[in-house]
Amino acid sequence: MLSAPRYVPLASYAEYPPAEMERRAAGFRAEVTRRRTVREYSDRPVPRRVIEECLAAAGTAPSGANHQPWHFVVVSDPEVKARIRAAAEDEERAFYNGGAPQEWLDALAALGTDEHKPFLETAPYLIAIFAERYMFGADGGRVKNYYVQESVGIATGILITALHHAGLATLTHTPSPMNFLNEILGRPPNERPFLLLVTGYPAEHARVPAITKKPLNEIATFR
Ligand code: IYR
Repeated sequence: MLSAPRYVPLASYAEYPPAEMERRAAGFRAEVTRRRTVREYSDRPVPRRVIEECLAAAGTAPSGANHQPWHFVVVSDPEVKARIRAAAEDEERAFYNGGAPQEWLDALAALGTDEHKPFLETAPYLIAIFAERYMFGADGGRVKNYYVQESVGIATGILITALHHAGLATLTHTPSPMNFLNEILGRPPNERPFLLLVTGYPAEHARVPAITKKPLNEIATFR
């Protein structure tokens, strides 16, 4: 059954005078420029309400046909975190010891990553992000999703930014393959693990790689 479009007024839009727009844009840039991917975490607890707010923010992302093809599993149970760490380290051991082509390992050299992932147990929360390749309709039949990678990528970007804005550190972790997440977290086969987002307070003396971002003139062209 096709549903006819129904419209409501755009009530939530806010326009700012150009000078204020510029100030807001610069302020936001300064805020996100402080974000760093962190691999050393404190085990200090984080209020669950903060995670809930950030997930709800992620859920506002645009998506193909507004199907919202994502599911977030928030893991804080130490036993489940330990199982995820063990499975991820199995995959990473294979990756770093012959699985990955040398070119890939060379590209990662500046990050100093290896197969040891203690943060998967130390950090208070692991958020496993799943992409729904298809959904089930009211009659139980399969409903196709559109632009799934794009949609879940955008939602993940908002989630990372929301967590950063709230005062938490994050790590986008991508053990490959990560099908073990379906099994450990009991997710159905229509959901594909997209990535594992680690979040919490950084460890007290956390260090990050001395890497930089490309300047604007390298990442954008105006014509
Ligand atoms: N998944 C591995 C390897 C890795 C891959 C990329 I691309 C990175 O930017 C960082 C790490 C790991 O987590 O160590």
